[in-house]
Amino acid sequence: MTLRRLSSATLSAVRPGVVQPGYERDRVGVGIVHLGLGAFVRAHLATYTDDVLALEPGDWGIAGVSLRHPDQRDRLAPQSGLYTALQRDSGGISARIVGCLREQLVAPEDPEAVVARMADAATRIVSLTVTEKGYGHDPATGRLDVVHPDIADDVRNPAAPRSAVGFLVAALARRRHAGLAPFTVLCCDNLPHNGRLLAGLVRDFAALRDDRLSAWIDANGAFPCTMVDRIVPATTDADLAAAADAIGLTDAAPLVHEPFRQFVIEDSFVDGARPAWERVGAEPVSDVAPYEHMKLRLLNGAHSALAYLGYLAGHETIADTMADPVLAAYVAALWEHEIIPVVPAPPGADLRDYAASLSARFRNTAIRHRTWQIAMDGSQKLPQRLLSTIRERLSRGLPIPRLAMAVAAWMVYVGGVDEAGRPIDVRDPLAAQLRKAAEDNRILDMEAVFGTDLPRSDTFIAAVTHAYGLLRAVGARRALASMGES
Ligand code: CS2
Repeated sequence: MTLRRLSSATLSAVRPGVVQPGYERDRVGVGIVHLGLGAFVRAHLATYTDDVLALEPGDWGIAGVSLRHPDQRDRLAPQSGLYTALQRDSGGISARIVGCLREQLVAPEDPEAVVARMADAATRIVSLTVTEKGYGHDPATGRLDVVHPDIADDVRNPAAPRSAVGFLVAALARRRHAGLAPFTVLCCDNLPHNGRLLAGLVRDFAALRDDRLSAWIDANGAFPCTMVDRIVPATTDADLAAAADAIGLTDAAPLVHEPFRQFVIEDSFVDGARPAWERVGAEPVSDVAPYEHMKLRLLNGAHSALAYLGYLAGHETIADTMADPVLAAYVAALWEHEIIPVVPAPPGADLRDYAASLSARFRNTAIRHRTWQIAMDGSQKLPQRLLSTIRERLSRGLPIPRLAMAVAAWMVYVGGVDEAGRPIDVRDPLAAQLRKAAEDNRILDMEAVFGTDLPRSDTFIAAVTHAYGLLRAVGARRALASMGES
């Protein structure tokens, strides 16, 4: 029997037991424009928002914008924006249909439509998940990279932007002109002080256009910081089949996620306008920094370390890597001896418990999160995930053997050849420079990644050089096994 496809018209045919939008979709207007319509936001911000809409009415529908490719729109538009979120762990699988994605736009096809949507008075929030490399900033300094091709283009041609920052400034300028308040800019990427970082980029870009615009944004805008968390691997063909099986209809845009989710938000929104996310588990706080440090350094830091070392050791997924006792012992010691001692715990949190919960989440074999996927864009990820912890330890005169091992594994990885001599498909905006630097043995000089301080630290250079030598000589597993646990 051929299955029909998920859409508004077939929603009533979804299998019983599958959770459906608990509100009338047609009555929900768009209040959020989201830039970067990947799987993460659909499993995170959208599920929180869907849960709020089921509890109370509000015009908090999401218009999702793809900044590059039409694929997501092409999959979602025929489904009226509906899609399946499959939650998976050892306890099994459960499915829900998410309904709050009300529009899909593709920026390169019609940048004006995107600016108009963002500038519409009904839009109160513009949220973003455009990944670390999507901000056009220098990862080491956090400042706008004015020679970044998309940023430079948008400065020359502000009416038809390509970059996220270019869209934000174009739409904010239009709102100012129309006498409207700005929207709140809600950055949901894994960047340090993400709201503040993005505010700085928007300010710098706006100032290139008009100082009065940047002053208006400073005076009236809001860029709350967030800590967002849910493990959501890229969707595979097997996931499409699992979704069809679960809901009894075909779905071209399902996603798979773990049960856990966390959303910590600095509660400063323009006019206080936002969905009541706290009613469904989000945590509004006055200072996100300790939550962010905990998450970026313990979760993402360990993720990146496991991705490079696990990949080199021949493991396909994080769960496979955690099933290898040598790698599991390494990450446990990395948390215990090198990360936890220098990360302050958020109020009421215990970092050992947090690490234990991460260990369980990483071992979830129902989630196939590929080491190769997490290894992507390391030049943009290392500073906030690993190097900030390294800086903290060096400033206290503490040793960094395991952190150095993770950095060294990244160096081997971006060199482009694995331990068996096979090529590695390295995806990184700096891939070409990294490869060249690896050939010339000058990676540690790269200021875009390491800043100006680390290349001058003898302790750092010695630790990473030692780890690199060991990885090259004996491979990842034996190098880690030789480290011991204390
Ligand atoms: C991962 C993150 O791909 C990656 O780099 O470390 O996407 C991670 O799964 C999320 O931040 C979890 O919240």
